[in-house]
Amino acid sequence: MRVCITILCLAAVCALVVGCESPAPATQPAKGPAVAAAEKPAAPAAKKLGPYETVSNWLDEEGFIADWLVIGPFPNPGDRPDNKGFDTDYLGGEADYVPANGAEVVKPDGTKVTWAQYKSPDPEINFSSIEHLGLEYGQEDVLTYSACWLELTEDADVEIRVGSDDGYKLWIDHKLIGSEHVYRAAATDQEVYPIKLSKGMHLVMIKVDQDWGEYEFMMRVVTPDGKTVPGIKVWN
Ligand SMILES: [Ca+2]
Ligand SMILES: [Ca+2]
Repeated sequence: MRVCITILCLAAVCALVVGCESPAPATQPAKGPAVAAAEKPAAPAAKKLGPYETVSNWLDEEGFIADWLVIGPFPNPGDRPDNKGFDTDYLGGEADYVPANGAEVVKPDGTKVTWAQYKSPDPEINFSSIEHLGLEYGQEDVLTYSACWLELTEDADVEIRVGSDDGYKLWIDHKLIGSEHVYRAAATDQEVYPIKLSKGMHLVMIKVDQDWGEYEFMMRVVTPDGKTVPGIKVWN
């Protein structure tokens, strides 16, 4: 009888342990490689923000992303054509990084900056308008990261279209798909990246650098003929 009770108890414990192994929490919209995730400090209990609609601009161009998590400023010393921040990894592994609202990053000078949400009133994301960055208009030699998740209701061929001032690196689902170390004024659709996105969540992260003058970017996600992707939502 005692043996039976012991076995029953063991079975109950096993059931509890198995039962506790639930899937990834719903607050984790995208997942990096397991190793990278384990090395990251636990993100604050960030509530997933969204869903948000993409927006149109005054020319009826569709699909601009206006809701972003943004962090910075980081240093971008030097002058065109070789500001040094562009190839400096300030996230301890840019490609593997998983941003979170409220998560902190320590800068090289030991001070901290925090990921925080910004809702742009315009398709352009003008960094000098983002209060938590604390940038002056025209501030020189700085750099920021911006991120969001795109949720698709079904598999789709889309185009990620980017305009930037100045240059940028772009990662989709931890893969570098664009790197433009340029100095220019931003315009709509300066680069177009055709990409197949599956149903579900996809992490978008862009690092935009600044030498001087205006400092902004715009990004839209559209069908190959430039229309809104049906059912697409933005999360932070
Ligand atoms: Ca400079
Ligand atoms: Ca500039």
